[in-house]
Amino acid sequence: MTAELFAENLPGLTHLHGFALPCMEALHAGIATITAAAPFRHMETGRGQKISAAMSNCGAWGWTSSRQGYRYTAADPLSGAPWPAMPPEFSSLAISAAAAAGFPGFAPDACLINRYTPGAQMTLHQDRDEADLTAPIVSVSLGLPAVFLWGGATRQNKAARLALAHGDVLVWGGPSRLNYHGIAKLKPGAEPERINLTFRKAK
Ligand code: MD3
Ligand code: FE
Repeated sequence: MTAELFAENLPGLTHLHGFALPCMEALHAGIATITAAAPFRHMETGRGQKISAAMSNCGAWGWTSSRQGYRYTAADPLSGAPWPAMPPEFSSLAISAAAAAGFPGFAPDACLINRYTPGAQMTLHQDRDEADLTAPIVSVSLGLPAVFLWGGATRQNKAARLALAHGDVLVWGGPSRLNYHGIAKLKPGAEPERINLTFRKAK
């Protein structure tokens, strides 16, 4: 793994530019295998709205949303089968990115795969369905560029904007683990879509 081309640090956030570029072949192959078994789908929120990003998961636990709310499940509700295993290249990338950001010993047991086509977005929210909030979150971006919205500790804070490119990795932990964050409406570009891998310790 080559070192990041450039990294900047905001409180609790490390942006590793291009960190995942050496892993792209394995990432694309893994995503194809996983989504053949557990296809991308548009989940519903508790209020019955479709989430504009399509989602799948790999690893022991998968994040799901339905009218019943948010939860981690061991099985894909569409098939009843366990979520596909997390490919070793996925976990080693997440573990090395976490270590580079000062979180040695990260043990991800969940990888949410988000697919955004132009027009899709993720409104400001917190990730708080995980048992251990001392573990960081590692996020890997592929494909179309996106604007990451970083809202701070309350919904009221004006969101900072951070450009995310193909191959970038974000590591988020410590004081800002519960910060509001989101993705601005995706613009069309040279690729058909953006894929994001979000690695978490769910349990
Ligand atoms: C900051 N996904 O799936 S990843 C999500 O690009 C999610 O698909 C976005 O937010 C995406 O929940 C953003 C970056 C990220 C992930 C988790 C965080 C940033 C975070 C948790 C806490 C704070
Ligand atoms: Fe999130």
